[in-house]
Amino acid sequence: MDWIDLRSDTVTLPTPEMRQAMANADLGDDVLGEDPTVYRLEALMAGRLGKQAGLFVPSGTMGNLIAVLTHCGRGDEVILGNLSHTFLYEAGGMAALGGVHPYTVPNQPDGTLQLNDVVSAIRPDNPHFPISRLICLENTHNRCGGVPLTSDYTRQVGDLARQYSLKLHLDGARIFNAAIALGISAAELAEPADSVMVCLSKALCAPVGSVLCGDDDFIRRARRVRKQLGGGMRQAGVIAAAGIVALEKMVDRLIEDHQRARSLADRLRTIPGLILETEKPATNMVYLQLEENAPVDALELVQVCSKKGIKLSTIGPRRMRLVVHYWINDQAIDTVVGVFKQAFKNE
Ligand code: TLP
Repeated sequence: MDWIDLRSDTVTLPTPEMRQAMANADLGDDVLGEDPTVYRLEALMAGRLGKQAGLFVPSGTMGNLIAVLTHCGRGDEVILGNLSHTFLYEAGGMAALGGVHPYTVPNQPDGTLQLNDVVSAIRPDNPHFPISRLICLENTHNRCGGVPLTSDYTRQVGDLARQYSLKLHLDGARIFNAAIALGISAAELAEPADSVMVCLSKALCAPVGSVLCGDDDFIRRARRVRKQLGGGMRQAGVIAAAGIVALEKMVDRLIEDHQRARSLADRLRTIPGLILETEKPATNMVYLQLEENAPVDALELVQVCSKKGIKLSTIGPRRMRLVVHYWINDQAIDTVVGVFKQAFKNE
């Protein structure tokens, strides 16, 4: 069965062009700095983000962790959103492996942190407290509906960070979705940040990998942390090759995913019993809730859909996230809407 998989854009398989590029990639030992394909990907990504250098890493989680461990030492503190991926879904890596203390402030529905909340979280110089060192933002913001943070907002946080001698890290797992949605360059969004992590293996369809970018000195130090974490990969050009295709060929088409997500949301909104969390999804995620008196709950809906070849995941008993990506076409959207209507006895 050809599954319609809406659980995440992490499920995307590489395109035929990526598989070809992987087969033909020039390779070398990247821990010795000799893989030309990895080198090219790192330089390309750094260029797209307006940073001096890049570091190819196995995952977004490792990229964020390397950033935190490069900016912070034991007993330092990171200020980040209570709904951020790094706080919720990265297994507490900063605390477990770095002795770094997370200080969460509430994410607003638009994915931002209020500036006064961030200022209140910055610790005075006093031996009772950890040392505030880093602020983290996430763009697009996954748990806040895939919303993009604007460059204006990011700049304000960057200014604040500098005012207090803190660093700013951007979890830009989906920064290209944000850039496309806002109609600006990823470099503009990344400019105020000292470091940015970007995923190739989400909506851009590469099978593996992320790139962490920053200035030369930051990346030199981050390379050592990557080695400490076991993330030095040898002939990694074989996967970096797919990342190059992802960067060169898959960014501009993200607008199609955003349009399909919007059309999916518009059509699901008409089904009684379903509540869309955002009026118009800005990128590729549709968050929805099932009313108390709906004929199915989220788990039952997963089961009904699974029998019809649709994979969904739940966030809670009545909450779901549907993610649109390259392998979801218009016909798949029609199928999903039809199956939802049946499940909700709407036809
Ligand atoms: N997000 C995954 C799950 O872990 C929730 C998903 O399906 O969306 N930052 C952000 C904003 C992310 O959404 C993710 C993955 C990561 C970092 C981590 O990337 P990986 O999975 O490569 O470690």
